[in-house]
Parts: sequence; structure tokens; C-alpha cells
Amino acid sequence: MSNWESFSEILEHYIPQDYLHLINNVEGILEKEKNLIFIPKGKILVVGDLHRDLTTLYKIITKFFQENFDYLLFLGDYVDRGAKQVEVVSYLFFYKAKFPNRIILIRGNHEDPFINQVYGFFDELRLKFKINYREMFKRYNGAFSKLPLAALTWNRIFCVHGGVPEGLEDINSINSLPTVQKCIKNPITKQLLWNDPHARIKKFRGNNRGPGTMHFGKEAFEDFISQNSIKYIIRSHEKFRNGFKTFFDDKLISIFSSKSYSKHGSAVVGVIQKSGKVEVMPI
Ligand SMILES: [Mn+2]
Repeated sequence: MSNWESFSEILEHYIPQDYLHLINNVEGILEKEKNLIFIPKGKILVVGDLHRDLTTLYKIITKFFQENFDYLLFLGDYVDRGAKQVEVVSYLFFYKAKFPNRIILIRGNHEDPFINQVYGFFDELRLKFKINYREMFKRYNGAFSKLPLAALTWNRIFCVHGGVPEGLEDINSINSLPTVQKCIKNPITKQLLWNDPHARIKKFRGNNRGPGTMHFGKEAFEDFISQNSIKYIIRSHEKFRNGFKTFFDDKLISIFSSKSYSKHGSAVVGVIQKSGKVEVMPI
């Protein structure tokens, strides 16, 4: 059952109050979710960075319904870097409001006003809403600030936008990190959303993405997964040649689901089967 076409028509007639109503609904749902959200047993479709790629999002939603997935997990970075950002967020919020337990949205480093004021979202809101744009910017970022920071599946697959943070031993302590942070300031939260894997380092090293961001190596990764009995980590945040790359004996899978960056870009999704098997496939 896909409401894709019907929602396209509805969205064409949206007025600012309708957008605010949708934001309110989703905020109410997000307020009840934990920072580390648990996904029960089922077939899960995992999506990496979207960055306003509405065409790929359409394919993802179609796949989710046609292939009878139980859960649809998005790893963040919904906005910035081009047009159709409001549309992408509206679709995500529409489905989140409709299927709150099956659609899971976690936070990326672009779901932060400090970043999305500069990389495109603020400008798109200004063009689209003309007078109410400052209010819309505040309200969208208010909802983004309530997004969970990571997800853990029934079979111990840890899903996060960035990666392993230095200074976090027990993943359950993610639930005690401050919630409703408008700008991402907490050092652990920042690293969860910003860190990148690195094949040639052991533990942690500074990352040129900016202050407080790190690269994590194989030892850091293995300590983290063994302490928390994690089988795999699925993350996003970086674009690779074929849309994905694996690290650390294929136990870390990095996926990217946006074709916004180039005409010939590859986008992939991750699939976690009910058997526990993990696959990456083009979308
Ligand atoms: Mn990112």
C-alpha cells in the first residue's frame, strides 16, 4: 500500500499551517522515542544520506511496500545541498506520522541549525515560505533536535549516521545523553553523528571535518563492538564510488543513498533479512 501519488497531490496544496501541523505530529511521536531506538525482529530496509534526493526516496518507499519490509530506517542527512529538501522532509514526516513504529528516522549531522543554515535548508525555506521562513526554520530544527541518535536491531546491528565515538563504552549510555539539543554540542553526540572509519589507524585521530570530530580505527571499532556484543555497524555520512564501502573485516558497512551529487552517482540501501543476513543493493 503506497500513498505516494496521493501525498504528492496533497503536498501541492499545502499551506504553512499544514506543514506546521505535520511537524507537530511528528514531534509528538519523537518525544516518546529514546536516543537509542530499538528495532524488533523483522525485515529492515536501511537508508543512508538522502540529501534532498526525492527521486531515490520515491524508489525506497516503493521498495519498502512492494517487498513487504517491516521497518524502514533512515540514517539522517535529509536536508541540504540542493532543491526538494522540504519535499523530502515532508514525505519522511508524512510516513513517520502514518506508521510511527515502522518508519524510524535518526539524526544526521545536517539535522542541526548550525549546519543547515549554511548548506541550503535555510535558503530553501526562505524561498518557499517568504514571510514565515524564520518560524519554519525554528520549527523544523525543533523537530530535528528530538530525533533519536542511533538504532539497535534485534540481532545486535548498531546503526548510526557517523560512527564510533571516543569516550563511549556502553551503548546504553546513549540514552542518558542530553535530548533536545538544538545545535549538536555534546562531544559524544557530535562524534556519533560526525565520525568516520579509517583503515590505517588503530584507535582515534582528529578528523578534518572540524573540531570535535574524529576518525576511528580497527582497534577502536573492535573494542566498541566486543564491549557491546554488536555484530555489525551500518553507517552513512560518506559517499563512496559504488555507493558503499566495508571496513574492518566487513563488520562495518558504510552506505550512501543519494544521487544528488552527480548524474552518474550510485545510491544503495542496506537490507537486514529476518534471518539476520545483511545485504547491500543498488536503488
Ligand atoms: Mn553526514
